[in-house]
Amino acid sequence: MTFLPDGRLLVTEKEGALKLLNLPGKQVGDVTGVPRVSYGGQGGFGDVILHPQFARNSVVFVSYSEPGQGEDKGLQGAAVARAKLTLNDSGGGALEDLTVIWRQVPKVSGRGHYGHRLAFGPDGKLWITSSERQQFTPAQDMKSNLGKVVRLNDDGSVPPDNPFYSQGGVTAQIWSLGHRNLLGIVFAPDGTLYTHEMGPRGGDELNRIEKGANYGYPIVSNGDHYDGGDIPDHSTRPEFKAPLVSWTPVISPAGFIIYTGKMFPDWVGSGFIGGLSSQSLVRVEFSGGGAREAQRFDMGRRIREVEQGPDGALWVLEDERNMSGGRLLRLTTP
Ligand SMILES: [Ca+2]
Ligand SMILES: [Ca+2]
Repeated sequence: MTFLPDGRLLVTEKEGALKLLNLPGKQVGDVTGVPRVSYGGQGGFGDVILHPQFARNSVVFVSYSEPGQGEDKGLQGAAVARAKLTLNDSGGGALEDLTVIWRQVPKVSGRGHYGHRLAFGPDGKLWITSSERQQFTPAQDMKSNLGKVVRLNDDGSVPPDNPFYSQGGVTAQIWSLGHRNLLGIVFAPDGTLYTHEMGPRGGDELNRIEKGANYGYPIVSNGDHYDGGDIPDHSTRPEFKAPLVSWTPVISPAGFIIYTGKMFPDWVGSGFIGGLSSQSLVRVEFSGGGAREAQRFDMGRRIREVEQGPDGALWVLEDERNMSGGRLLRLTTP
């Protein structure tokens, strides 16, 4: 989900719908013109964000699981499309001039670990988390953009100051590598980039992302394989960037903001991360180049996404797998 400048909220639904919520009126409108998504497993509609100049150009970006065609028939991969959002007078709108500007390479079978969370940086570039599709080794393969953090211009072209730009192809898109399943990306007010990712059995990570760095998956992880196979811990291979925070047992992180609002002054600068299996909202404090979990709120439901509202309230989205379907919750001071 993402807030529009007018305080309305765009929310993607996994099966392929884009909703426009008028929060004071509790009205829900439809945005038409969304791409066809490959729904199933972890795949479907993903993120929605605004262009930094949205107020002038009405441009939005959406991510989703794209069905393969031709020789890729039966395969899936994440895709990111750019479109113009037009709003109508009846509480809805449409995506127009939808253009796919990025795709995971290669498309693979299976329906897990797409990632495809989006953010714009203070550099005006589009940042994409591209998870490893449960294929493990592509995270270290520079001919694939799976298991990477990707940096692009707002039209999908590649900025010349990317670390592997001179190698061309999808390699040029790569900012950092060795990632697993990333469902959160955020820039701190000072411009530092943080992501989190789900570890395998144990070893969820919060990482500070540095240009050209290798975060080690699947060579190292503080977790281990689900089949019981050992993965050496980060401490054994210092050449790979180690996480700032490592969670075992896992929290299953999803959604990520750094709080800047007025409603909770004690939490300005804290990170807030939703928890799926942990059914929680986790608050993280950053200091001295490190980070630590400072607080965990038991939500009793799988939390998929976190945003800060215009008045500083915290908004969280529950997961579709909750018994009664997902709810949107507003968290405020008493
Ligand atoms: Ca969001
Ligand atoms: Ca391990």
